[in-house]
Amino acid sequence: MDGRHSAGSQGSPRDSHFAPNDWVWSPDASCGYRRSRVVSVDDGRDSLYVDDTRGGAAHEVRKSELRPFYDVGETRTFQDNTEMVHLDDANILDNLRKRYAKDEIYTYTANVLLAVNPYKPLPHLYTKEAMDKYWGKNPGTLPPHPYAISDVAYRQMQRDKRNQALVISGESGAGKTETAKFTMKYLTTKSRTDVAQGSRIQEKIVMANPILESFGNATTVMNLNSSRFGKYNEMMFNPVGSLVGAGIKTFLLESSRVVGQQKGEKNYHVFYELLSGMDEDALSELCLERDRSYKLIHSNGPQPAEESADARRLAKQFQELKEALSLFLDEEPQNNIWQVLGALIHLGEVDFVELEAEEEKDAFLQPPEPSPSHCASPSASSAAASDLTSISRSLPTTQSAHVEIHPDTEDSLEMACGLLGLGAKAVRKILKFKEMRVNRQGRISEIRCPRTLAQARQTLHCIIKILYKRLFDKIVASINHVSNAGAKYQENNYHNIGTLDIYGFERLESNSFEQLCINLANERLQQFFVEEVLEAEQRMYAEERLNVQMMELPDSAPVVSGIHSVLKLLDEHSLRAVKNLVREGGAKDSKFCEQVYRELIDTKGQRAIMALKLKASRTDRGPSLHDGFQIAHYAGAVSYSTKGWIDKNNDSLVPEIEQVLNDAEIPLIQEMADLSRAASGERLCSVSSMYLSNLTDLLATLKKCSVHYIRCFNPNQERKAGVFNAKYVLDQVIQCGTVELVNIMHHGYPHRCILKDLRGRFQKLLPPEFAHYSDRDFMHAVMLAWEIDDHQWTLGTSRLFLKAGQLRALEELRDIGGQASQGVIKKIRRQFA
Ligand code: AD9
Ligand code: MG
Repeated sequence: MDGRHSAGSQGSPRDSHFAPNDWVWSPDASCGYRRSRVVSVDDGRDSLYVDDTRGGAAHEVRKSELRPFYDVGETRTFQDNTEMVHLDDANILDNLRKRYAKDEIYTYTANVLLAVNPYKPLPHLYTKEAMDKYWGKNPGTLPPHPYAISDVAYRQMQRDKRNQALVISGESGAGKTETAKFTMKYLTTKSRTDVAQGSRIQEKIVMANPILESFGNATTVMNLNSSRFGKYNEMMFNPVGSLVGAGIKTFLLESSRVVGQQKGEKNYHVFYELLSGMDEDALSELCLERDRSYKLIHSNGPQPAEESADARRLAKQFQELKEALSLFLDEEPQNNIWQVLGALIHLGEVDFVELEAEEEKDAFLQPPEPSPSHCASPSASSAAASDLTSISRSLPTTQSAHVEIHPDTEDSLEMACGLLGLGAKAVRKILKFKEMRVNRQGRISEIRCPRTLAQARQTLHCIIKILYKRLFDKIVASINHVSNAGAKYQENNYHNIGTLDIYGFERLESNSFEQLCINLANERLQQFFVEEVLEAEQRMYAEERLNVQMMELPDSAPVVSGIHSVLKLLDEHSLRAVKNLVREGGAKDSKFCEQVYRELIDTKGQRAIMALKLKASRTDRGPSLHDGFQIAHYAGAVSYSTKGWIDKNNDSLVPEIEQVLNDAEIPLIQEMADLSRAASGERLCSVSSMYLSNLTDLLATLKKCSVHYIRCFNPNQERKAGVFNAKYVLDQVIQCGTVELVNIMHHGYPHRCILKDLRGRFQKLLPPEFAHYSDRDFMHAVMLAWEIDDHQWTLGTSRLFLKAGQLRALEELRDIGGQASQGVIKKIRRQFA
């Protein structure tokens, strides 16, 4: 195990004693844990010998690595992991496996719902009748289900007058988005409708999903419908619990996908839907051909003609997308969307040629033509001219310094500009030249410098990415505008239920800036979980003066602050790169990484920094090679390569491109730019600083909510129904903190109820003569009168704490309406006398 987990935190059976012939779970590289039998015990070495069910030779295992095996048979399972006698990773895994085999994909761990992706439809779980069954029921009385969690959130919102949040986590393909949709469908279907809103608001909430999925989801190697952005969906309710509005916040759309995808992956669904589903006339207005292979979207997969079954599905999805969009946008802005997408496809076709003419460098290195935006005074121009020598020195000399649009792709550029309502001349200019500011003796002037081939392509990609990202944001803003129309947020007796569906922890073969951002979100959510759930649990035991063993909890703070320091350095370097007078090429990433080494890794003795490790020692790689580092996340160590980070972080438009876009004729482009300016407040905002501020807002929102957790698990990487890869699931169970939760619940009590409330509910369980007892004595007497095993409950100062299942037992007793025996009652009376 790498990362910050020690074996002890997985539920080590410190108090377990093993003897020869005992059945145990022993660790196994292929299936996580294997059922084995103890052959002999070597107390001296704190280890023992086991043989496993495969009949191999006995092998030595450390005691701390074994887990007790509790035989309940292959078919008996537990709805709640905390009901098991042994609460550790091996037994949780086995319970999940057995339940999965019976299509019981949901399991509780106290209040946390665990969900294992079935990879097949299980329609009986999500019928209208199923929704009715869960409505208003105590969650312990029905099988675990996202409906039950949603219902609890709804009841708590109304009872406590407090916002609620459902945090859904898990790795890619684990089922987060599907689960989020179930919870939203349940709440929109079951909650009352505000008369003024009619049923339209329900429809809008549900219909926003296919739009977001078309524009924000794509096929990846992990998931055919992978969400490439995080989202927090809020549903607003008025004081009587009627749904009145909704809002969506999105996080970090993966924009690099628009211009290139890894092997086996695709671009965003909407491109394929448009090409398959748009009618011929509309397509020709966009100058697109249905069966042509476009670079942007077919760079990596089969040609469109090869996917005819797929094409029908995509065409249908396009019609559904248009219907859904009609709820939020009029025809003209919708057409603008198709125009932008068409333009992006054409821009993707544009390429460049290099002019092999070193001597031409000087010819192209010239002050720009005076224009209103440059405001270059004659003196500034001459200062600029005298600076050309120094700039020239910084230009690459071994390669050509001048590019032209490839003649074969001129048409594509013209078509794109036509669709966007931009002047092709202006766009051509910014693709070919960079305008740079020169500071000479305090005077700033601008010069124009030819781009290299790589820079021209990068600029083109930058334009495509930004346009797509802004289009996505604009669509989300339109959805919000329409869905919020009826909600009066300012009224503080309105409350909401939010659903967070955010990308899970990622450790790919090659990890970059996006993975660091994604993993930071997970690190902070995990920190939130530890603080708000686990630490709060332990604090409550202390406050209630219960004698419960305290555990050492994982601490994300050093890693979180380490990542923040890395991003701060990245911002400094990114800003320098934007302002920089000279171009550094790829070296700027190395320079940034070098500083990370210098300031964050080389500094000894600080915990936050200790979390960063060198990917390779300097002596191995040579001191000048700085291309990555490693971070020990809660879910394991991840190596990051810093190549391209500065450009990724500066994923906002350079001013001259912004200027050109400002002149676009179609209103959508203007609106997109306005929206972006409003978000960044005119400043040049780095991607990471925007992301950090979104993340901080999200956590502040969550802090004001009662949070409910759903942890999704991916049973296998092949997306196959019925296949439970135990080792793979075990890693996820450990990563998400379920084992710590179970441990705390094991030492503690998952159900805690205020004594006063309980007394009201269970009044009938004792005869009237107990009426004068204090709440605490009354409930104590109830537990004694009904002879509830005293390992199953304990009394705090204001609460009764119960092990899993006991609250349900009490409810059943009350429902039966039984009375405790007279003999027992007499005994209790004596005890309290
Ligand atoms: V990602 O981080 O966005 O790449 P998710 O969101 O965790 O991922 P998603 O919900 O998209 O995964 O689920 C992946 C696929 O699993 C779905 O497209 C379904 O085919 C399948 N799935 C997930 N949950 C269920 C379910 N409860 N019932 C049936 C399911 N199929
Ligand atoms: Mg998803």
